[in-house]
Amino acid sequence: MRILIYGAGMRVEPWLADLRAALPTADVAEWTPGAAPADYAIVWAPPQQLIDEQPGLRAIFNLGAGVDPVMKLRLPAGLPVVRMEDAGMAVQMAEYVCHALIRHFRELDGYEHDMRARRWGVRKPRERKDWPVGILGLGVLGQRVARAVASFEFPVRGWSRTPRVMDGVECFAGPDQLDAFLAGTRVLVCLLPLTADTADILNRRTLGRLLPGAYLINIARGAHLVDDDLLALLDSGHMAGATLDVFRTEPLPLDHPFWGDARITLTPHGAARTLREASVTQIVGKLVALERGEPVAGVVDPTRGY
Ligand code: NDP
Ligand code: OXD
Repeated sequence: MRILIYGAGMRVEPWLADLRAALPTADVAEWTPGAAPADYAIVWAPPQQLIDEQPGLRAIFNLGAGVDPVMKLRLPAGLPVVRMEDAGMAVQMAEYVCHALIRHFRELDGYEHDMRARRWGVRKPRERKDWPVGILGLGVLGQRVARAVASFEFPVRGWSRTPRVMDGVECFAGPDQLDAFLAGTRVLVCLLPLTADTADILNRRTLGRLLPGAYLINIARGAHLVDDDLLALLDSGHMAGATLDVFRTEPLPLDHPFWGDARITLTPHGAARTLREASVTQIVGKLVALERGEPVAGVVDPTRGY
């Protein structure tokens, strides 16, 4: 069995070493143009050339939960694309969202500012009932985040494509229920995959439906957000702030207005890192199952795009 690995912007050597250790009888190599034919490819943001040069692939494993960089390529019909499911990312997302939420809700930036100015004074307590948290996307990561947020006793609601039932989470589904979901949300968390249906979903109309003083946490993809619409809603006072981990262009261009905007907290697409050990274990388990002809979870449905 021959396996190729390619990761845009990644150092592949440690991945090669771990995969070779886990699959000692396999021929595991880094993909470079003209590489010999392989059975499987393990990739992050591969070029079209890799797909075109490897017509014998039996499956592609995506080194991340979001498959948009693969699904935008021309793929042979029927080629399974297998995405990463959790593999240590869900708890990181839960940490990230709870941190951003609590930092804003408890006015911790304000306290930090006060303390630096040697100003002593507590602020009025806020009521959680006034801060319902809505999560766009109740998949592997969204559900973990919903549980974490609920443990801090915030009202939690979630929106998915197909109807879901989750203890302690008010669930909404489909385009028809999006407005009702938004109208009762103050802190909006985006954990959707990027597809034709979800691109630009965070825009003036949708964000404008949130409760006044809304706060956005986007940890999914930059192309979910219409940047100028967020800035306009911050300027109008309808939105109080945002924490953004993902951007239309990454790294965020140095002249982008998000830089230096005190209302926006930025992080460099690191809300949940792909962890090598857990990822290799998951990929190898699925690869061995596929070789045995067994079904595996996390295979992308090309009609849905995720
Ligand atoms: P899942 O596929 O498990 O979950 C996706 C969720 O989105 C599902 O609940 C799905 O609905 C819902 N959804 C998809 N399309 C629609 C739609 N058109 N309308 C309503 N709901 C929709 O994905 P994960 O939870 O594993 O990952 C989510 C995303 O997080 C990734 O795609 C990636 O973009 C991002 N991510 C970002 C990282 C970062 O560091 N910033 C790291 C890892 C992931 P249903 O339940 O009905 O299928
Ligand atoms: C992912 C990511 O999709 O890192 O896993 O963004």
